Amino acid sequence: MSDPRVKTRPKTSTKPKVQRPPLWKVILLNDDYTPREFVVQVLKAVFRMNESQAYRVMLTAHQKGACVIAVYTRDVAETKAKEATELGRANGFPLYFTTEKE
Ligand code: TYC
Repeated sequence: MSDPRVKTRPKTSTKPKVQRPPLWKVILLNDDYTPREFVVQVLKAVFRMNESQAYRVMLTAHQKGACVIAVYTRDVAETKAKEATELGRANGFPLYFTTEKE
């Protein structure tokens, strides 16, 4: 039992509880139909990659089946994946980008 004569101070911790938002991966999936050059163009346009970055990502997806492109907050990841997938669709290609929580 605690001694009532001993005064304890209330806890006054002011440590801020700041939480980072969870990040979401955007993943590029390979397919047999979309031209390599088109994939590179989409990566440059939507994900702000330069030619060599975009080429490397495209080739990794081509060889391994999928490639993580970048991580963003959920909203940004979903918007970019949708926009990039839509660019393929608008040009008649089955190019597909998906998202996944990190
Ligand atoms: N596999 C496609 C081809 O041979 C190119 C491609 C690469 C398509 C990566 C999609 O995510 C992709 N034309």
